[in-house]
Amino acid sequence: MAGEPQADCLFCKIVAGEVPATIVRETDTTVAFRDINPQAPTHVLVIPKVHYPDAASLAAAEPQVLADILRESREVAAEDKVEDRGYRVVFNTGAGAGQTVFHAHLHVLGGRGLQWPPG
Ligand code: IU
Repeated sequence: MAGEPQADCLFCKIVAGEVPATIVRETDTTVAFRDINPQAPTHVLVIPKVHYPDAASLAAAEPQVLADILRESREVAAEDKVEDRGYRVVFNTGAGAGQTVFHAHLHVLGGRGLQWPPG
């Protein structure tokens, strides 16, 4: 069923507490944890507890959870004190855009200067 945990999904396992992660925030609908391979001093992933393969399918099915994720990204940036310098939020959507884990996740990147356009 749409949104149900997937047995082979790493991020569903993090949500379930079956795989360890450095969790920085949790709400009824989201979990935020530090990326295992950080690309900036602050690199946190904010994910929905429900399983959707990418942000587009989450937006279509449960847009309020997408709003929860964005609200949480702001809290992460505030707690890591990266707001003043600026930070970036990114949903890689599809393999061609660099998505490698197919459970929707928002990257929150900050703590250093960020170039535009990204590679
Ligand atoms: P992407 O947008 O799908 O490429 O991002 C996946 C991210 O998940 C990537 O930055 C990985 O470093 C990160 N990650 C993680 O934090 N923990 C893991 O066990 C695995 C990937 I696998």
